[in-house]
Amino acid sequence: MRRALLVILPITLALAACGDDGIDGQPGTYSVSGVVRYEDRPALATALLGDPVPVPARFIEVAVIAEDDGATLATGTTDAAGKYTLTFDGVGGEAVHVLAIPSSSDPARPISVKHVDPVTGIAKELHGFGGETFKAGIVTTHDVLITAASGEGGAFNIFDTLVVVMDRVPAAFNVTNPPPVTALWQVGSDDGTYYLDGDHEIHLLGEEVDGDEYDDSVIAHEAGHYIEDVIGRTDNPGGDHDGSPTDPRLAWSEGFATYFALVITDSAVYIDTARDGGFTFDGEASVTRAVANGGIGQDVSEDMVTEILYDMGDGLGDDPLDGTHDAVLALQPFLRTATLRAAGTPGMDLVDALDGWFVKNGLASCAAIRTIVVATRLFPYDFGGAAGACPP
Ligand SMILES: [Ca+2]
Ligand SMILES: [Ca+2]
Ligand SMILES: [Ca+2]
Ligand SMILES: [Ca+2]
Repeated sequence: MRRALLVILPITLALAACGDDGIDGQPGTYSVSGVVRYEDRPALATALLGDPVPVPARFIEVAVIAEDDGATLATGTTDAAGKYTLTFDGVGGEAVHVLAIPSSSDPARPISVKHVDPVTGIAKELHGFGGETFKAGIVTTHDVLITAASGEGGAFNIFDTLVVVMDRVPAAFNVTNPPPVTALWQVGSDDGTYYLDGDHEIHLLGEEVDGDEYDDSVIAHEAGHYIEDVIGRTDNPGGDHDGSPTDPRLAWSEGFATYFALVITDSAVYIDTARDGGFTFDGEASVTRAVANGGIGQDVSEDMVTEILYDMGDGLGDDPLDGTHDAVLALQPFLRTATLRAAGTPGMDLVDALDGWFVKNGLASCAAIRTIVVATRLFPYDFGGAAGACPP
């Protein structure tokens, strides 16, 4: 349709517009390349956000858009360095811009970041950021910076954190091409931060007093719930949770999700920033205890679950298990189809994860797990799973 428009351009107009490089007004095949970056805001140990830092917008979609009629002239993706090259049929010198979209149709990274229509509250549209206008064919190198101030930087940070998640999936879970995940966020969104089972939707706060769009820990925590949903196992009954002892199934799910966030952010410290100071939790330095004579079905803290998983996955240091995080994460697909024992709390909880650990890995780590779980945190795990009794 756009080509038909070009054909009827008066020749005199094309001649009159001749200018730079002799291509002004000339239909032709042109290209533009450059780097797309977005302004990230680091979550500081103080639970405040740091100043904006430009980083590559990796693996996003980009398009060349004609300014006069909004036609899409070319589409493509950025690479790991945020670089793109787009080739398009257009008119030399016509006004165009590059549109950056936090979405990927790569089956290995099926991510889209959307916003809710502010009028209807229902429609879910992709975020997008339009770069500055330039002249097609005359400008051949064009970079785009998605600023934090534009209100779109956060959408690209959410996308980028989910790229880290997706790129971990094959090694951690032996899964390729997981189901698409959608993140819903926009400046001002106030319906909470949570994951919607079944819809594969991550909802994130965008309030001025507490946004989560730059809180990589929080984004990765919600992605942990996505992993449980589509790859692993959860019987999380939902509800409020704050680290105090709670339903073991809730504690398992939230504790795993926080552990997953520590792995994805490559940091033992979980940070949820807020304008006036947020929340941090150190999964390695903290020690949260259960009740030694409370039984294996007792209410437990999600923090204790996170700490145990972290000690199982990290190297030697403050615990005797020289582990790998991928070995701990691999429990999720294993547990998805495992038969859980009826003892303790029915449904997926820490006891079932430990049972699965020994079935999957053998009993060599019995003594180390005893130290991490029973001696350090007083949780009275009974080593009563299907793998059989541990050596005394
Ligand atoms: Ca936050
Ligand atoms: Ca360890
Ligand atoms: Ca440790
Ligand atoms: Ca159970």
